[in-house]
Amino acid sequence: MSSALDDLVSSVRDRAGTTWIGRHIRAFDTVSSTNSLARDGVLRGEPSGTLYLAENQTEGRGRLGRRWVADAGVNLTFSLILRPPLEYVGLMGILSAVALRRALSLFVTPQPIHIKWPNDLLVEGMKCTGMLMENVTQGANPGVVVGIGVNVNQTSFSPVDAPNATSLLLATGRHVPRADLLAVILVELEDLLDSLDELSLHTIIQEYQDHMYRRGERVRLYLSSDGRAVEGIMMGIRPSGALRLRTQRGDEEFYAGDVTTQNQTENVG
Ligand code: BT5
Repeated sequence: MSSALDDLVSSVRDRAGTTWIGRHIRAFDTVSSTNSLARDGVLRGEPSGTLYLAENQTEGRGRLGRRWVADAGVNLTFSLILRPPLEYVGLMGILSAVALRRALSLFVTPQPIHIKWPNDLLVEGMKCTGMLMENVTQGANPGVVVGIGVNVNQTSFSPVDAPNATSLLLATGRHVPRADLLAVILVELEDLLDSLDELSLHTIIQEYQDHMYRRGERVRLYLSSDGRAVEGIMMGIRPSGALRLRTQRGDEEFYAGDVTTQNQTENVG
């Protein structure tokens, strides 16, 4: 392990003060994808809260076979193993987006951070965080892998690999200490997960909607199932996490897709 990564891990351990998230940290200089490693960890029965962290991914994954491309050593790319009660499994994306937004907001001021459905975080309309949720249902002890990529101190992005990307450094003009940010992310996630019940779920959905990118505007949704485009007004989300869209046919809900506004021609992913 490089000394920079060693420092990062020990600072996170010192600072986070969480009870169970990030208590087990597996850190690597280079891996294929932290999500792939964490999936194997779920199958091996590793505990909820185990954190896989890498300085560099050679095959960082996005949704639907897309790629996550980030410079080594200046960003955060990590995956968490969670084992929530079955009824909350489908909500881990919504909950993680809200926790991450809270954490990033402490470092990104005064710009607001928006959540683009399902769980991208945007600053000034550009993507600074992507998340990949994967359910692992095989094996004796199922779990969810929450994969998170935060562009922290990267100074430029390839227009081919990441056409609508920004970093916290580019957005604020300030270098953001990665250990401080990761520690706060773990604390925010643990807080939300520890208090998760029907009442807090209502608050989480409300908070998600309050910061939802383009809520109330006309958007186009490309469905993951068949690539079909559906147009409508983005109303918010259902308690299940599904997107609520007011289309010509009335209020409909959708579970997987990519949203663009009608003046965007490309699918920003
Ligand atoms: C995502 O997918 O945004 C999920 C990204 C999850 C990455 C983390 S890193 C740790 C863990 N291990 C993994 O292997 N993955 C997770 P999606 O919504 O499909 O967006 C992918 C699209 O985002 C790509 O097609 C690009 O257009 C764009 N993109 C790629 N790299 C980016 C970056 N660094 N910043 C912003 N946009 C990027």
